[in-house]
Amino acid sequence: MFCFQCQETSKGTGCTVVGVCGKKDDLANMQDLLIYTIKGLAIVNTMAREIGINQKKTDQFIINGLFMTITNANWDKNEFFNTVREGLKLREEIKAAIRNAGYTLDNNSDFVTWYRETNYELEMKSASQEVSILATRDEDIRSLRELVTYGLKGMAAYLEHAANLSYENEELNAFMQKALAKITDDSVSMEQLIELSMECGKYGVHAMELLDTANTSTYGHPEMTKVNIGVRQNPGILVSGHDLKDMEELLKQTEGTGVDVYTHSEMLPAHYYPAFKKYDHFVGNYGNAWWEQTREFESFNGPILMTTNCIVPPRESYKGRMYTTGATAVQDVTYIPKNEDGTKDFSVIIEHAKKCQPPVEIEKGEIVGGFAHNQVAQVADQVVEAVKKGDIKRFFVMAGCDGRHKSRTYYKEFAEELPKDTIILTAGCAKYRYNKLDLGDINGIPRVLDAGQCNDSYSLVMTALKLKDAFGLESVNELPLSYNIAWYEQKAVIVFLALLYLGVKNIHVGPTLPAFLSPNVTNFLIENFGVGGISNTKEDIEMFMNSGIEIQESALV
Ligand code: SF4
Ligand code: SF3
Repeated sequence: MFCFQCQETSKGTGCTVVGVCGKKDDLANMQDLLIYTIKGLAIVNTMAREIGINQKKTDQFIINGLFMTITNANWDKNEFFNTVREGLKLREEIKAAIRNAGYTLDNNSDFVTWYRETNYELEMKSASQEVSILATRDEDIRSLRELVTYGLKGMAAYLEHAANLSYENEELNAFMQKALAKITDDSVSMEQLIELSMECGKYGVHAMELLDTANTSTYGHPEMTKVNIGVRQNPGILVSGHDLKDMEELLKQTEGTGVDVYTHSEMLPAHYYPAFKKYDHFVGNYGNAWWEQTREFESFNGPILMTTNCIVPPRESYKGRMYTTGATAVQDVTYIPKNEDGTKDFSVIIEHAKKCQPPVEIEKGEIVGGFAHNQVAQVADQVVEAVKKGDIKRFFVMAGCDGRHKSRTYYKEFAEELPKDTIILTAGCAKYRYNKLDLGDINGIPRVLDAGQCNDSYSLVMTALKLKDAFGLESVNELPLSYNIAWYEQKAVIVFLALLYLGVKNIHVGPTLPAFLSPNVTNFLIENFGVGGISNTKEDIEMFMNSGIEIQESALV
Protein backbone atom coordinates (compact mmCIF):
# COMPACT_ATOMS: atom_id res chain seq x y z
CA MET A 1 0.00 0.00 0.00
CA PHE A 2 0.93 3.61 -0.32
CA CYS A 3 -1.22 6.38 1.11
CA PHE A 4 -0.29 9.94 2.00
CA GLN A 5 -3.63 11.65 1.83
CA CYS A 6 -3.94 12.81 5.43
CA GLN A 7 -1.87 14.85 7.85
CA GLU A 8 -1.05 11.91 10.11
CA THR A 9 0.64 9.89 7.37
CA SER A 10 3.54 7.77 8.59
CA LYS A 11 6.80 9.68 9.18
CA GLY A 12 5.30 12.62 7.30
CA THR A 13 5.95 10.83 4.01
CA GLY A 14 3.45 8.00 3.46
CA CYS A 15 1.87 4.93 5.04
CA THR A 16 3.37 1.84 3.42
CA VAL A 17 2.81 -1.12 5.73
CA VAL A 18 -0.34 -0.15 7.60
CA GLY A 19 -2.07 3.20 7.95
CA VAL A 20 -1.51 5.29 11.07
CA CYS A 21 -5.32 5.53 10.93
CA GLY A 22 -5.51 1.74 11.13
CA LYS A 23 -6.12 1.13 7.43
CA LYS A 24 -4.68 -2.21 6.32
CA ASP A 25 -2.99 -2.67 2.96
CA ASP A 26 -5.83 -4.65 1.34
CA LEU A 27 -8.34 -1.91 2.18
CA ALA A 28 -5.95 0.83 1.05
CA ASN A 29 -5.36 -0.95 -2.26
CA MET A 30 -9.09 -1.44 -2.83
CA GLN A 31 -9.60 2.27 -2.23
CA ASP A 32 -6.98 2.98 -4.89
CA LEU A 33 -8.78 0.59 -7.22
CA LEU A 34 -12.08 2.36 -6.64
CA ILE A 35 -10.47 5.70 -7.48
CA TYR A 36 -9.00 4.10 -10.60
CA THR A 37 -12.45 2.78 -11.56
CA ILE A 38 -14.05 6.17 -10.91
CA LYS A 39 -11.50 7.86 -13.17
CA GLY A 40 -12.40 5.47 -16.01
CA LEU A 41 -16.05 6.09 -15.39
CA ALA A 42 -15.45 9.85 -15.44
CA ILE A 43 -13.70 9.58 -18.81
CA VAL A 44 -16.58 7.74 -20.47
CA ASN A 45 -19.23 9.79 -18.73
CA THR A 46 -17.65 13.06 -19.83
CA MET A 47 -18.26 11.91 -23.38
CA ALA A 48 -21.76 10.71 -22.50
CA ARG A 49 -22.47 14.16 -21.07
CA GLU A 50 -21.20 15.85 -24.22
CA ILE A 51 -23.62 13.86 -26.35
CA GLY A 52 -26.48 14.40 -23.93
CA ILE A 53 -26.88 10.91 -22.45
CA ASN A 54 -25.53 11.43 -18.96
CA GLN A 55 -27.54 9.79 -16.21
CA LYS A 56 -27.97 11.13 -12.71
CA LYS A 57 -27.08 7.75 -11.20
CA THR A 58 -23.54 8.05 -12.62
CA ASP A 59 -23.03 11.45 -10.96
CA GLN A 60 -24.28 10.03 -7.67
CA PHE A 61 -22.08 6.96 -7.98
CA ILE A 62 -18.97 9.09 -8.54
CA ILE A 63 -19.74 11.42 -5.65
CA ASN A 64 -20.41 8.58 -3.25
CA GLY A 65 -17.41 6.58 -4.42
CA LEU A 66 -15.04 9.49 -3.85
CA PHE A 67 -16.57 10.13 -0.44
CA MET A 68 -16.06 6.49 0.57
CA THR A 69 -12.30 6.89 0.18
CA ILE A 70 -11.95 9.92 2.47
CA THR A 71 -9.85 9.25 5.56
CA ASN A 72 -11.84 7.47 8.30
CA ALA A 73 -15.05 7.18 6.28
CA ASN A 74 -15.41 3.59 5.14
CA TRP A 75 -13.65 0.61 6.70
CA ASP A 76 -15.54 -2.16 4.92
CA LYS A 77 -13.38 -3.90 2.32
CA ASN A 78 -16.38 -5.76 0.92
CA GLU A 79 -18.13 -2.48 0.23
CA PHE A 80 -15.17 -1.52 -1.95
CA PHE A 81 -15.25 -4.85 -3.83
CA ASN A 82 -18.93 -4.37 -4.53
CA THR A 83 -18.61 -0.72 -5.46
CA VAL A 84 -15.74 -1.39 -7.89
CA ARG A 85 -17.78 -4.13 -9.52
CA GLU A 86 -20.79 -1.83 -9.78
CA GLY A 87 -18.59 0.92 -11.23
CA LEU A 88 -17.22 -1.36 -13.93
CA LYS A 89 -20.72 -2.46 -14.86
CA LEU A 90 -21.86 1.15 -15.06
CA ARG A 91 -18.85 2.09 -17.18
CA GLU A 92 -19.61 -0.72 -19.65
CA GLU A 93 -23.26 0.35 -19.81
CA ILE A 94 -22.25 3.90 -20.66
CA LYS A 95 -19.79 2.70 -23.29
CA ALA A 96 -22.58 0.68 -24.91
CA ALA A 97 -24.94 3.66 -24.78
CA ILE A 98 -22.29 5.82 -26.49
CA ARG A 99 -21.88 3.21 -29.24
CA ASN A 100 -25.63 2.87 -29.63
CA ALA A 101 -25.91 6.62 -30.08
CA GLY A 102 -23.53 6.26 -33.04
CA TYR A 103 -20.35 7.64 -31.43
CA THR A 104 -16.90 6.17 -30.88
CA LEU A 105 -15.10 6.69 -27.59
CA ASP A 106 -11.74 8.30 -28.31
CA ASN A 107 -9.99 6.92 -25.25
CA ASN A 108 -8.65 3.38 -25.08
CA SER A 109 -6.56 3.68 -21.97
CA ASP A 110 -6.55 1.00 -19.30
CA PHE A 111 -8.86 3.19 -17.19
CA VAL A 112 -11.73 2.55 -19.59
CA THR A 113 -10.88 -0.97 -20.77
CA TRP A 114 -9.76 -2.99 -17.76
CA TYR A 115 -12.18 -5.60 -16.51
CA ARG A 116 -11.99 -8.67 -14.27
CA GLU A 117 -14.71 -11.22 -13.91
CA THR A 118 -13.82 -14.90 -13.49
CA ASN A 119 -12.25 -15.20 -10.07
CA TYR A 120 -13.46 -11.79 -9.04
CA GLU A 121 -12.03 -11.34 -5.57
CA LEU A 122 -8.60 -12.67 -6.41
CA GLU A 123 -8.39 -10.70 -9.63
CA MET A 124 -9.53 -7.54 -7.91
CA LYS A 125 -6.85 -7.99 -5.30
CA SER A 126 -4.15 -8.28 -7.90
CA ALA A 127 -5.57 -5.39 -9.91
CA SER A 128 -5.67 -3.25 -6.79
CA GLN A 129 -1.91 -3.67 -6.39
CA GLU A 130 -1.23 -2.29 -9.84
CA VAL A 131 -2.90 1.08 -9.46
CA SER A 132 -0.84 2.68 -6.70
CA ILE A 133 -0.45 6.43 -6.53
CA LEU A 134 3.27 5.75 -7.04
CA ALA A 135 2.55 4.54 -10.58
CA THR A 136 2.84 8.21 -11.54
CA ARG A 137 6.63 8.46 -11.53
CA ASP A 138 7.14 12.22 -11.78
CA GLU A 139 6.77 13.52 -8.23
CA ASP A 140 5.42 16.92 -9.25
CA ILE A 141 2.79 15.47 -11.57
CA ARG A 142 1.90 12.94 -8.88
CA SER A 143 1.67 15.69 -6.29
CA LEU A 144 -0.68 17.80 -8.40
CA ARG A 145 -2.80 14.84 -9.47
CA GLU A 146 -3.27 13.91 -5.82
CA LEU A 147 -3.91 17.52 -4.80
CA VAL A 148 -6.76 17.58 -7.33
CA THR A 149 -8.01 14.12 -6.31
CA TYR A 150 -8.15 15.05 -2.62
CA GLY A 151 -9.82 18.36 -3.43
CA LEU A 152 -12.43 16.44 -5.39
CA LYS A 153 -12.95 13.98 -2.53
CA GLY A 154 -13.69 16.87 -0.20
CA MET A 155 -15.96 18.45 -2.77
CA ALA A 156 -17.79 15.13 -3.24
CA ALA A 157 -18.51 14.93 0.48
CA TYR A 158 -20.13 18.37 0.46
CA LEU A 159 -22.07 17.60 -2.71
CA GLU A 160 -23.45 14.43 -1.19
CA HIS A 161 -24.83 16.33 1.82
CA ALA A 162 -26.36 18.92 -0.49
CA ALA A 163 -27.85 16.18 -2.71
CA ASN A 164 -29.43 14.57 0.37
CA LEU A 165 -31.38 17.81 0.69
CA SER A 166 -32.19 17.74 -3.06
CA TYR A 167 -29.65 20.40 -4.02
CA GLU A 168 -27.65 19.30 -7.03
CA ASN A 169 -25.62 21.12 -9.62
CA GLU A 170 -24.89 19.92 -13.12
CA GLU A 171 -21.93 22.24 -13.63
CA LEU A 172 -20.19 20.89 -10.53
CA ASN A 173 -20.67 17.28 -11.63
CA ALA A 174 -19.38 18.09 -15.10
CA PHE A 175 -16.28 19.77 -13.68
CA MET A 176 -15.61 17.00 -11.23
CA GLN A 177 -15.66 14.35 -13.93
CA LYS A 178 -13.66 16.40 -16.42
CA ALA A 179 -11.02 16.95 -13.75
CA LEU A 180 -10.90 13.22 -12.92
CA ALA A 181 -10.44 12.46 -16.60
CA LYS A 182 -7.72 15.08 -16.96
CA ILE A 183 -5.57 13.65 -14.20
CA THR A 184 -5.36 10.34 -16.10
CA ASP A 185 -3.94 12.08 -19.17
CA ASP A 186 -0.15 11.93 -19.46
CA SER A 187 -0.08 14.79 -21.96
CA VAL A 188 -1.38 17.24 -19.32
CA SER A 189 1.56 19.34 -18.11
CA MET A 190 2.48 20.56 -14.65
CA GLU A 191 1.28 24.08 -15.55
CA GLN A 192 -2.06 22.71 -16.70
CA LEU A 193 -2.40 20.70 -13.51
CA ILE A 194 -1.71 23.81 -11.44
CA GLU A 195 -4.45 25.54 -13.38
CA LEU A 196 -6.73 22.58 -12.72
CA SER A 197 -6.04 22.78 -8.96
CA MET A 198 -7.04 26.43 -8.97
CA GLU A 199 -10.16 25.60 -10.94
CA CYS A 200 -10.89 22.95 -8.36
CA GLY A 201 -10.80 25.72 -5.74
CA LYS A 202 -13.29 27.74 -7.76
CA TYR A 203 -15.74 24.84 -7.90
CA GLY A 204 -14.99 24.14 -4.25
CA VAL A 205 -16.39 27.58 -3.42
CA HIS A 206 -19.51 26.74 -5.45
CA ALA A 207 -19.87 23.37 -3.73
CA MET A 208 -19.68 24.94 -0.27
CA GLU A 209 -22.08 27.64 -1.35
CA LEU A 210 -24.50 25.00 -2.61
CA LEU A 211 -24.34 23.14 0.69
CA ASP A 212 -24.74 26.39 2.60
CA THR A 213 -27.88 27.16 0.58
CA ALA A 214 -29.16 23.62 1.05
CA ASN A 215 -28.62 23.71 4.83
CA THR A 216 -29.87 27.24 5.47
CA SER A 217 -32.92 27.07 3.23
CA THR A 218 -33.95 23.76 4.75
CA TYR A 219 -33.14 24.40 8.40
CA GLY A 220 -32.85 28.20 8.69
CA HIS A 221 -29.77 30.31 9.32
CA PRO A 222 -27.56 29.24 12.23
CA GLU A 223 -27.92 31.58 15.17
CA MET A 224 -25.94 32.20 18.32
CA THR A 225 -26.63 29.22 20.56
CA LYS A 226 -25.51 27.94 23.93
CA VAL A 227 -25.06 24.19 23.72
CA ASN A 228 -25.27 22.05 26.85
CA ILE A 229 -22.34 19.67 27.29
CA GLY A 230 -23.78 17.78 30.25
CA VAL A 231 -26.22 14.86 30.14
CA ARG A 232 -29.74 13.92 31.27
CA GLN A 233 -30.99 10.73 32.82
CA ASN A 234 -32.66 9.17 29.76
CA PRO A 235 -31.08 6.70 27.36
CA GLY A 236 -29.54 8.50 24.42
CA ILE A 237 -28.37 8.22 20.83
CA LEU A 238 -25.14 9.93 19.85
CA VAL A 239 -24.94 11.28 16.29
CA SER A 240 -21.63 12.09 14.66
CA GLY A 241 -20.44 13.16 11.22
CA HIS A 242 -21.72 15.96 9.01
CA ASP A 243 -25.06 14.96 7.49
CA LEU A 244 -27.88 17.23 8.66
CA LYS A 245 -30.58 15.30 6.81
CA ASP A 246 -29.79 12.22 8.88
CA MET A 247 -29.92 14.40 11.98
CA GLU A 248 -33.34 15.72 11.06
CA GLU A 249 -34.80 12.30 10.38
CA LEU A 250 -33.41 10.85 13.57
CA LEU A 251 -34.80 13.75 15.63
CA LYS A 252 -38.23 13.26 14.09
CA GLN A 253 -38.22 9.53 14.65
CA THR A 254 -37.05 9.77 18.27
CA GLU A 255 -39.69 12.34 19.23
CA GLY A 256 -41.86 11.05 22.07
CA THR A 257 -39.89 7.81 22.48
CA GLY A 258 -38.18 8.78 25.73
CA VAL A 259 -34.81 8.59 23.98
CA ASP A 260 -32.57 11.68 24.01
CA VAL A 261 -30.32 12.73 21.13
CA TYR A 262 -26.80 14.14 21.48
CA THR A 263 -24.24 15.33 18.95
CA HIS A 264 -20.58 14.37 18.76
CA SER A 265 -17.67 16.13 17.04
CA GLU A 266 -18.69 17.67 13.68
CA MET A 267 -22.42 17.25 14.38
CA LEU A 268 -22.27 19.88 17.16
CA PRO A 269 -23.32 22.71 14.78
CA ALA A 270 -26.71 21.01 14.25
CA HIS A 271 -27.68 22.77 17.49
CA TYR A 272 -27.24 26.14 15.83
CA TYR A 273 -30.04 25.59 13.28
CA PRO A 274 -33.50 26.95 14.18
CA ALA A 275 -35.27 23.88 12.74
CA PHE A 276 -33.61 21.57 15.26
CA LYS A 277 -34.23 23.75 18.30
CA LYS A 278 -37.83 22.73 18.61
CA TYR A 279 -36.93 19.23 19.74
CA ASP A 280 -36.88 19.03 23.54
CA HIS A 281 -35.08 15.72 23.44
CA PHE A 282 -32.18 17.22 21.46
CA VAL A 283 -30.12 17.56 24.61
CA GLY A 284 -26.63 18.73 23.79
CA ASN A 285 -23.15 17.78 22.67
CA TYR A 286 -21.26 14.87 24.19
CA GLY A 287 -17.48 14.84 24.06
CA ASN A 288 -14.95 16.32 21.73
CA ALA A 289 -13.35 15.88 18.31
CA TRP A 290 -13.43 12.58 16.41
CA TRP A 291 -10.20 11.07 17.75
CA GLU A 292 -11.49 11.03 21.31
CA GLN A 293 -14.35 8.75 20.33
CA THR A 294 -12.80 5.51 21.60
CA ARG A 295 -13.10 6.83 25.15
CA GLU A 296 -16.27 8.84 24.73
CA PHE A 297 -18.31 6.22 22.84
CA GLU A 298 -17.47 3.84 25.64
CA SER A 299 -18.94 6.05 28.36
CA PHE A 300 -21.88 7.21 26.28
CA ASN A 301 -23.56 3.85 26.88
CA GLY A 302 -26.13 4.20 24.09
CA PRO A 303 -26.04 3.62 20.33
CA ILE A 304 -23.91 5.82 18.08
CA LEU A 305 -24.86 6.80 14.54
CA MET A 306 -21.96 7.72 12.24
CA THR A 307 -23.26 9.74 9.31
CA THR A 308 -19.79 10.42 7.82
CA ASN A 309 -16.12 10.38 8.74
CA CYS A 310 -14.31 10.36 11.11
CA ILE A 311 -14.69 6.79 12.33
CA VAL A 312 -11.88 5.27 14.36
CA PRO A 313 -11.92 1.45 14.01
CA PRO A 314 -14.31 0.64 16.88
CA ARG A 315 -13.36 -1.23 20.03
CA GLU A 316 -15.23 -4.46 20.69
CA SER A 317 -16.71 -2.89 23.83
CA TYR A 318 -18.94 -0.52 21.84
CA LYS A 319 -18.82 -1.91 18.31
CA GLY A 320 -22.23 -3.55 18.84
CA ARG A 321 -23.66 -0.10 19.61
CA MET A 322 -22.29 1.53 16.47
CA TYR A 323 -24.37 2.13 13.32
CA THR A 324 -23.29 3.64 10.02
CA THR A 325 -25.10 5.20 7.09
CA GLY A 326 -24.38 7.15 3.89
CA ALA A 327 -20.84 6.71 2.56
CA THR A 328 -19.58 5.21 5.82
CA ALA A 329 -19.33 1.57 6.82
CA VAL A 330 -17.40 -0.73 9.14
CA GLN A 331 -17.32 -4.50 8.77
CA ASP A 332 -19.78 -6.20 11.18
CA VAL A 333 -21.41 -2.88 12.11
CA THR A 334 -25.09 -2.42 11.16
CA TYR A 335 -25.59 -0.16 8.15
CA ILE A 336 -28.77 1.92 7.77
CA PRO A 337 -29.62 2.15 4.06
CA LYS A 338 -31.63 4.80 2.26
CA ASN A 339 -35.14 3.78 1.23
CA GLU A 340 -36.40 4.19 -2.33
CA ASP A 341 -38.05 7.49 -1.39
CA GLY A 342 -34.84 8.86 0.12
CA THR A 343 -35.90 8.43 3.76
CA LYS A 344 -34.12 6.28 6.35
CA ASP A 345 -35.59 4.06 9.01
CA PHE A 346 -33.71 4.48 12.28
CA SER A 347 -36.11 2.37 14.38
CA VAL A 348 -33.51 -0.33 15.07
CA ILE A 349 -31.26 2.29 16.69
CA ILE A 350 -34.13 3.72 18.72
CA GLU A 351 -35.15 0.30 19.99
CA HIS A 352 -31.52 -0.41 20.85
CA ALA A 353 -31.26 2.87 22.78
CA LYS A 354 -34.26 2.02 24.93
CA LYS A 355 -32.36 -0.94 26.34
CA CYS A 356 -29.27 1.11 27.21
CA GLN A 357 -28.16 2.99 30.29
CA PRO A 358 -28.13 6.82 30.14
CA PRO A 359 -24.77 8.37 29.21
CA VAL A 360 -22.14 8.89 31.90
CA GLU A 361 -21.56 12.59 32.44
CA ILE A 362 -18.03 13.57 31.42
CA GLU A 363 -18.35 17.32 31.74
CA LYS A 364 -20.83 20.07 32.57
CA GLY A 365 -21.54 23.49 31.20
CA GLU A 366 -22.14 25.12 27.86
CA ILE A 367 -20.32 26.07 24.70
CA VAL A 368 -21.33 28.90 22.42
CA GLY A 369 -21.51 28.80 18.63
CA GLY A 370 -23.64 29.59 15.63
CA PHE A 371 -21.68 32.46 14.14
CA ALA A 372 -22.28 31.65 10.50
CA HIS A 373 -22.39 34.51 8.00
CA ASN A 374 -25.99 35.54 8.61
CA GLN A 375 -25.52 35.79 12.37
CA VAL A 376 -22.24 37.66 12.04
CA ALA A 377 -23.86 40.09 9.60
CA GLN A 378 -26.28 40.99 12.38
CA VAL A 379 -23.49 41.94 14.75
CA ALA A 380 -21.34 43.47 11.98
CA ASP A 381 -21.88 47.03 13.24
CA GLN A 382 -20.75 46.03 16.70
CA VAL A 383 -17.66 44.32 15.26
CA VAL A 384 -16.75 47.28 13.02
CA GLU A 385 -17.21 49.62 15.95
CA ALA A 386 -14.89 47.51 18.11
CA VAL A 387 -12.23 47.54 15.39
CA LYS A 388 -12.57 51.29 14.97
CA LYS A 389 -12.14 51.84 18.68
CA GLY A 390 -9.08 49.62 18.64
CA ASP A 391 -10.75 47.04 20.90
CA ILE A 392 -10.30 44.35 18.26
CA LYS A 393 -6.82 44.36 16.75
CA ARG A 394 -6.87 41.26 14.61
CA PHE A 395 -8.98 38.29 13.53
CA PHE A 396 -7.61 34.77 13.24
CA VAL A 397 -9.20 32.17 11.02
CA MET A 398 -8.37 28.90 12.77
CA ALA A 399 -10.76 26.60 10.92
CA GLY A 400 -10.08 23.00 9.93
CA CYS A 401 -9.64 19.61 11.48
CA ASP A 402 -8.45 18.22 14.77
CA GLY A 403 -6.22 15.17 15.06
CA ARG A 404 -4.62 12.96 17.66
CA HIS A 405 -0.99 14.06 17.47
CA LYS A 406 0.52 15.76 20.50
CA SER A 407 1.78 18.53 18.25
CA ARG A 408 -1.79 19.81 18.05
CA THR A 409 -1.63 21.18 21.59
CA TYR A 410 -0.03 24.04 19.63
CA TYR A 411 -3.55 25.19 18.67
CA LYS A 412 -4.78 25.24 22.25
CA GLU A 413 -1.74 27.20 23.34
CA PHE A 414 -1.98 29.50 20.35
CA ALA A 415 -5.59 30.34 21.26
CA GLU A 416 -4.65 30.89 24.91
CA GLU A 417 -1.61 33.02 24.17
CA LEU A 418 -3.20 35.26 21.56
CA PRO A 419 -3.53 38.87 22.73
CA LYS A 420 -6.91 39.48 24.38
CA ASP A 421 -7.86 42.00 21.70
CA THR A 422 -8.07 39.34 18.98
CA ILE A 423 -10.98 37.26 17.76
CA ILE A 424 -10.80 33.64 16.56
CA LEU A 425 -13.06 32.67 13.66
CA THR A 426 -13.42 28.92 13.49
CA ALA A 427 -15.23 26.05 11.76
CA GLY A 428 -14.67 22.30 11.62
CA CYS A 429 -13.55 20.01 14.41
CA ALA A 430 -10.33 22.00 14.91
CA LYS A 431 -12.32 24.13 17.36
CA TYR A 432 -12.33 21.45 20.06
CA ARG A 433 -8.79 22.49 20.94
CA TYR A 434 -10.08 25.82 22.29
CA ASN A 435 -13.88 26.02 22.32
CA LYS A 436 -14.14 25.06 25.96
CA LEU A 437 -11.49 27.49 27.19
CA ASP A 438 -12.68 30.62 28.88
CA LEU A 439 -11.24 33.14 26.45
CA GLY A 440 -13.75 35.84 27.31
CA ASP A 441 -15.33 38.39 25.04
CA ILE A 442 -14.72 41.81 23.55
CA ASN A 443 -17.61 44.21 24.22
CA GLY A 444 -19.95 41.23 24.38
CA ILE A 445 -18.55 39.55 21.25
CA PRO A 446 -17.18 36.10 22.19
CA ARG A 447 -13.50 35.74 21.35
CA VAL A 448 -14.16 32.41 19.64
CA LEU A 449 -16.77 32.67 16.92
CA ASP A 450 -17.71 29.19 15.71
CA ALA A 451 -19.40 29.21 12.30
CA GLY A 452 -20.08 25.45 12.23
CA GLN A 453 -18.75 22.45 10.35
CA CYS A 454 -15.66 22.43 8.12
CA ASN A 455 -17.85 23.23 5.10
CA ASP A 456 -18.97 26.36 6.96
CA SER A 457 -15.49 27.73 6.27
CA TYR A 458 -17.54 29.19 3.45
CA SER A 459 -19.24 31.30 6.11
CA LEU A 460 -15.88 32.56 7.31
CA VAL A 461 -15.09 33.67 3.77
CA MET A 462 -18.45 35.48 3.65
CA THR A 463 -17.61 37.11 6.97
CA ALA A 464 -14.24 38.25 5.62
CA LEU A 465 -15.91 39.70 2.52
CA LYS A 466 -18.46 41.53 4.66
CA LEU A 467 -15.71 42.99 6.83
CA LYS A 468 -13.80 44.04 3.71
CA ASP A 469 -16.88 45.88 2.46
CA ALA A 470 -17.62 47.39 5.85
CA PHE A 471 -14.11 48.84 5.94
CA GLY A 472 -14.23 49.94 2.30
CA LEU A 473 -11.15 47.90 1.39
CA GLU A 474 -10.18 46.54 -2.02
CA SER A 475 -9.15 43.07 -1.00
CA VAL A 476 -9.61 40.64 1.91
CA ASN A 477 -5.83 40.59 2.17
CA GLU A 478 -5.95 44.16 3.47
CA LEU A 479 -7.96 43.13 6.51
CA PRO A 480 -6.28 42.59 9.88
CA LEU A 481 -7.05 38.90 9.40
CA SER A 482 -4.64 35.98 9.55
CA TYR A 483 -5.14 32.36 8.59
CA ASN A 484 -3.74 29.63 10.81
CA ILE A 485 -5.48 26.53 9.51
CA ALA A 486 -5.25 23.03 11.01
CA TRP A 487 -5.80 20.20 8.57
CA TYR A 488 -6.20 16.46 8.74
CA GLU A 489 -8.30 14.94 5.97
CA GLN A 490 -9.31 15.78 2.42
CA LYS A 491 -12.20 18.14 3.12
CA ALA A 492 -9.59 20.54 4.44
CA VAL A 493 -7.91 20.27 1.03
CA ILE A 494 -10.95 21.61 -0.80
CA VAL A 495 -11.31 24.40 1.78
CA PHE A 496 -7.64 25.28 1.22
CA LEU A 497 -8.00 25.30 -2.59
CA ALA A 498 -11.15 27.40 -2.26
CA LEU A 499 -9.29 30.01 -0.20
CA LEU A 500 -6.47 30.13 -2.76
CA TYR A 501 -8.98 30.57 -5.56
CA LEU A 502 -10.50 33.52 -3.66
CA GLY A 503 -7.08 35.14 -3.65
CA VAL A 504 -6.41 34.74 0.06
CA LYS A 505 -2.69 35.13 0.71
CA ASN A 506 -0.36 34.04 3.52
CA ILE A 507 -2.37 31.04 4.73
CA HIS A 508 -0.46 29.04 7.33
CA VAL A 509 -1.20 25.34 7.42
CA GLY A 510 -0.29 22.90 10.19
CA PRO A 511 0.65 21.02 12.21
CA THR A 512 2.66 19.90 9.15
CA LEU A 513 2.36 20.69 5.48
CA PRO A 514 0.79 17.93 3.36
CA ALA A 515 3.17 15.09 2.48
CA PHE A 516 1.61 14.95 -0.97
CA LEU A 517 2.95 18.39 -1.86
CA SER A 518 6.29 17.90 -3.63
CA PRO A 519 9.07 20.44 -2.99
CA ASN A 520 8.35 22.15 -6.32
CA VAL A 521 4.60 22.36 -5.73
CA THR A 522 5.25 23.66 -2.20
CA ASN A 523 7.56 26.32 -3.62
CA PHE A 524 4.91 27.32 -6.10
CA LEU A 525 2.44 27.81 -3.25
CA ILE A 526 4.98 29.78 -1.21
CA GLU A 527 6.00 32.05 -4.07
CA ASN A 528 2.54 32.74 -5.43
CA PHE A 529 0.37 32.65 -2.32
CA GLY A 530 2.74 33.09 0.59
CA VAL A 531 1.58 29.75 2.02
CA GLY A 532 3.52 28.74 5.13
CA GLY A 533 3.70 26.23 7.96
CA ILE A 534 3.81 26.80 11.70
CA SER A 535 6.71 26.93 14.16
CA ASN A 536 5.98 27.75 17.80
CA THR A 537 3.18 29.81 19.29
CA LYS A 538 5.35 32.68 20.48
CA GLU A 539 7.12 33.29 17.18
CA ASP A 540 4.00 32.65 15.14
CA ILE A 541 1.85 35.07 17.14
CA GLU A 542 4.51 37.71 16.79
CA MET A 543 4.76 37.09 13.05
CA PHE A 544 0.98 37.23 12.58
CA MET A 545 0.47 40.29 14.74
CA ASN A 546 3.10 42.20 12.79
CA SER A 547 1.98 41.08 9.37
CA GLY A 548 -0.10 43.08 6.93
CA ILE A 549 -1.55 46.45 7.69
CA GLU A 550 -3.55 47.43 10.67
CA ILE A 551 -6.68 49.33 9.86
CA GLN A 552 -6.32 52.90 11.03
CA GLU A 553 -9.40 54.80 12.06
CA SER A 554 -8.70 57.40 9.38
CA ALA A 555 -8.91 54.69 6.71
CA LEU A 556 -12.36 53.65 7.80
CA VAL A 557 -15.47 54.76 6.00
FE1 SF4 B 1 -1.99 6.85 6.35
FE2 SF4 B 1 -3.71 8.88 6.47
FE3 SF4 B 1 -3.74 7.21 4.42
FE4 SF4 B 1 -4.59 6.44 6.85
S1 SF4 B 1 -5.52 8.00 5.49
S2 SF4 B 1 -3.30 5.27 5.44
S3 SF4 B 1 -3.11 7.53 8.14
S4 SF4 B 1 -2.11 8.61 4.96
FE1 SF3 C 1 -13.07 16.72 11.50
FE2 SF3 C 1 -12.82 14.26 10.51
FE3 SF3 C 1 -11.84 17.14 9.25
FE4 SF3 C 1 -15.23 18.26 9.03
S1 SF3 C 1 -14.49 15.05 11.58
S2 SF3 C 1 -13.36 18.45 10.05
S3 SF3 C 1 -11.27 15.69 10.71
